[in-house]
Amino acid sequence: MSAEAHPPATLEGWFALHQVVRLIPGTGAASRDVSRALSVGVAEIGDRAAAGWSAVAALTTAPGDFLLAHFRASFDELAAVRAELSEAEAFAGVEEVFSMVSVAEAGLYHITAELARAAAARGGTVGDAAYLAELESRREAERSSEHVQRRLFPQLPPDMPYVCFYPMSKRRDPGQNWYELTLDERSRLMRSHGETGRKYAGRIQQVITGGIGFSEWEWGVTLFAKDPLDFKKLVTDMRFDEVSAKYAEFGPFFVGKLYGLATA
Ligand code: 76R
Repeated sequence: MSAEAHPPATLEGWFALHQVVRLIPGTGAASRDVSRALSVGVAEIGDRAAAGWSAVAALTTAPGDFLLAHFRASFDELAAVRAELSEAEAFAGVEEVFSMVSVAEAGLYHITAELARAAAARGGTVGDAAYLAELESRREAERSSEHVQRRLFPQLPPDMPYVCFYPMSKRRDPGQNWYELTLDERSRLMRSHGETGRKYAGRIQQVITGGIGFSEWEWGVTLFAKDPLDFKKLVTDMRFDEVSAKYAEFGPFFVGKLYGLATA
């Protein structure tokens, strides 16, 4: 791994499971009954979580009828949630058409890039003892900040009932490969991304979950809004923001409205 292109340090929080399910055609399951059963079943599961929450949204377009999102403290708890739900009566009339496991993540681009520059300036290297000691203390400071806590342990915003979920990856084409950029360059691009996003403060809440190693997609993007039109506006602005314009690859979009929620 070259010193230039090393990954950013990350902090991780709750694990996430996103499930898109649809009514099984021909089973005669009335959508109203299934949605009631699903919200009750998911609420019960959410209520039993020691930490985290589960929520259900009614999706507005095919191929799914419902989006289920579960946040839990451990990978094992998510597996248990999925297993339990698949057996539950609430699931009798539905089948999963998409699912993704990921973990709430904060990428420390700025700090990692700064420490790499400091290591080079003192004639050291990324990953040497001085680098690791400084990284550890910076990570701890970040982890305890309220801002990062909100990213790692995201809460459902009570006044934002609309939800938009999509998986995405960063491009790895010859000559246009995110993973070959220097960390300084990725840090610069992510700063600009954050500035674009912050124009939507108070209107959109984003939850970024990392899927590398868990999923064919690298990130899950879960957006909550008061007004669904803000999804279109923000995602359009992001398309023109340099990092998305050059490096973003998108999966399917799932959009709808939350109607059942359970927090622990
Ligand atoms: O300042 C900060 O702490 C947060 C800055 C920030 C990071 C690090 C941020 C801000 N995002 C970050 C990371 Mn985001 N985000 C997306 C999408 O549709 C698209 O083009 C992309 C999908 C949207 C709409 C969005 C919105 N963000 C990430 C990452 C991880 C990348 C990595 O680590 O390499 C992805 C994949 C991603 C994608 N982003 C914001 C927003 C919004 C609204 C903000 C500002 C609000 C906030 O600070 O929470």
